[in-house]
Amino acid sequence: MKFEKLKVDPLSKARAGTITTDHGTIETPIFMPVGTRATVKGIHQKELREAINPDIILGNTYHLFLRPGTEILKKAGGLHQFMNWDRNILTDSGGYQVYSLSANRKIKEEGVKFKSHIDGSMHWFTPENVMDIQREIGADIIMAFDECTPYPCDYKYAKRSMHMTHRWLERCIKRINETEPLYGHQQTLFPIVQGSTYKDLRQQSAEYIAGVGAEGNAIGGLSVGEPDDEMYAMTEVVNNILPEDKPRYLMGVGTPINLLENIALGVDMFDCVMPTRNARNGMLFTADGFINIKNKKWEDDFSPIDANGYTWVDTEYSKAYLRHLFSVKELLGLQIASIHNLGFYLWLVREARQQIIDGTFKPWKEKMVKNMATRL
Ligand code: PRF
Repeated sequence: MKFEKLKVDPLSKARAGTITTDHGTIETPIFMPVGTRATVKGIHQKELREAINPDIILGNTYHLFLRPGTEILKKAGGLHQFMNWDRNILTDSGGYQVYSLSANRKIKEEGVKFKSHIDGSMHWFTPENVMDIQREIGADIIMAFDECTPYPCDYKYAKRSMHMTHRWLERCIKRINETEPLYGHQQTLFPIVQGSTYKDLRQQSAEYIAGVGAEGNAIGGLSVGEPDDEMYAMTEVVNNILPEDKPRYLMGVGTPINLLENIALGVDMFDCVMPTRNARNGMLFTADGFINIKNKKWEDDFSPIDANGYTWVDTEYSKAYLRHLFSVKELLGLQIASIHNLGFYLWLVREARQQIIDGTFKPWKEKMVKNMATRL
């Protein structure tokens, strides 16, 4: 994997760059649509490629391990083949899903014992088997196995957990170095900074992670309920330490405003279920603010969903039509809203990139942050 920093904004820490892997080039900053279960919910791969056009999507080890399971994925020739996606894929390690989804989990030095949220069966995740599973899934970028602490989290627990995440990282690296990719393309391991909302722990963790010398680094444990200002403060502390010449990935973030603020702090990669999940609840993001399409006020509004037209659905359909689809619970409504929101998120990061290249990012960001906080 190769990262090239093309331009840094003169008034912030925002950067425009490219990441190149065996599955092509990713222009950064990037938002990665979430395809947890080998599908970006409600969107055909063809539509994803042609309308939304991301260079990379995300998959989840936890879900893919439970279903369809690694035997099927191996038989298929890996996740790219299985889901017919020939661009980049990143898989999260399960270090977050195991805590947020499964019941009865037991966290030990060895790993995490957890109960499947699907059938109640018991499983173990260890740094070693999570690396093996991610080899079998075959993503281009794979994540270290970590513990994502909740918010709030007492200092003692956060510190102990951070050190365990660091020890787990050593085991991940050892396993990756002992094994080979299965499908002929390289896989790059990103370590994850933890440390909850404690500045000294974040510093310690970022120094530790920077010392590992990985090709890219991630920031975990944020966007778990803390106020936005605390999130930004932690990103800033960590980004002052993580190497500038390697991509930085802020996991599970966030709102359009969170994306812009963190881009300004030097983050290059994001993922979040928000654009697709909120779409399914009728919440649409636009450059002028957000709307709840289920609201009666759109009943006879025949204007396009979004006159800015990030994707073809925005100008093809009216707000009144989309509202109708939601009120009668038609599947097409969920699809249109998902395509719109992802189209908007990808437009937002592409526009941010262009503004960085043009040297106009900071004032543009300030204006966008104001606009996007409006309820329409
Ligand atoms: N760790 C992992 N995945 C994650 C997170 C984390 O801390 C988060 C936190 N927002 C989202 N996804 N492995």
